[in-house]
Amino acid sequence: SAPRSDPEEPRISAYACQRRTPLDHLNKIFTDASEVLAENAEFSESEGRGLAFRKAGSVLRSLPFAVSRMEDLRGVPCLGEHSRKIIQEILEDGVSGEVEGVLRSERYRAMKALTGVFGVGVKTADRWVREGLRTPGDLLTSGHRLSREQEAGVRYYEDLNCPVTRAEADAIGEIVKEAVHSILPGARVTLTGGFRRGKEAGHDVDLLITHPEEGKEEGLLGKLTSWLDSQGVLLYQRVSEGSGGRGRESGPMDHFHRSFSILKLGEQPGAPPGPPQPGASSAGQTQEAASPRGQGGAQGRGWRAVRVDLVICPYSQFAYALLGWTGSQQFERDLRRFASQERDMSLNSHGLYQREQVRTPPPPHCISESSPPLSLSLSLSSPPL
Ligand code: TTP
Ligand code: MN
Ligand code: MN
Ligand code: MN
Repeated sequence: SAPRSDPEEPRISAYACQRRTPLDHLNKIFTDASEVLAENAEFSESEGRGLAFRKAGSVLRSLPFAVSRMEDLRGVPCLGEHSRKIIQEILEDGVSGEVEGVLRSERYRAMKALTGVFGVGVKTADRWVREGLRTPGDLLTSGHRLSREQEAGVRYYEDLNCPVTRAEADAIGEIVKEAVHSILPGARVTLTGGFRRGKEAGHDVDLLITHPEEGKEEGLLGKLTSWLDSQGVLLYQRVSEGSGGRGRESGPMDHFHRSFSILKLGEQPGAPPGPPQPGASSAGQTQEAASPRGQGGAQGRGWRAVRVDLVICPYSQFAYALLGWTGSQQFERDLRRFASQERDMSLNSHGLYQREQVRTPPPPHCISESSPPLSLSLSLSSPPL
């Protein structure tokens, strides 16, 4: 193979947003390993170590050649000592002993299973593992008090851990489009997240909703989810009110009106999910259960549960929202880091700002609606993700 250390060859950027990264890449054996090590670090709340393995995975995904010897990695950024050691192990032995050990460990397996429940984060899962729980099934028998979100997570565990296909994502998009258009003609619904990047499968469906007439989108989320609920499609939702993108926006988290929801997708993609069932009017109280023990699942039931993120944004922020919600996580993280470190600017899903300076003037309606003009001198500097 050709030498990679040619000084003529352009250097690989340390920013993911400056690297061309194909969906299908040539170093899956290594990125699978770094994914496991990243997860395992995150499970012990070692964010720094987790991030290092995520960055390593990201740069390996962008390489236009399959790594076959350590010299191939000369000049490749974002690979720390630990990552290089793992790669070397895999090159020599076909597998990494450390990764194999993690995959076998009871703690990793239990954390993986429990954080796989919608609504369960690392802290909660860690507490449960220390109490001896291992699987979502254990949660039911142990009599632990679950949040409404976790209850839905356990009920639909099988479905939510079964990848969403592109066809299913499109079908969900159609259901939401139909609902949105019946409420607010002219509104636009855009599929974002992994599917917008061309992925064939994902863990959820991300939909960004706006209307070309600024302000028309206000109040849409509540009407939309009520409509979906009345059709028997809304199995669960948690609404994040945000400020609708109208308040003070800083930091990496966005402030759009948003619903983390679970929708019911009927048998044939695109087919109506059927009439609302009697007594099934409020989300989260659905009668049918997808058991976490295995006999559940979509097969034979005629429908499946799908995680859906519904995000409403004002048209003036649509470009930034679309950019921010397309991902990947690593691309977004580095795009913000690039803005901050290389351009002294601040980027989030609402806009691009000069740092330490007056905020770019918002559209006129914002001034009358939000806080006094004082907020315009708000410093928008924030640490990168
Ligand atoms: P995800 O849906 O978590 O990820 P994904 O669509 O890339 O992959 P998957 O197939 O597993 O669903 O997030 C999509 C993008 O949305 C992510 O790149 C960043 C953005 N995002 C936010 O802006 N705010 C948030 O709170 C979250 C969770 C994501
Ligand atoms: Mn997604
Ligand atoms: Mn994901
Ligand atoms: Mn999502």
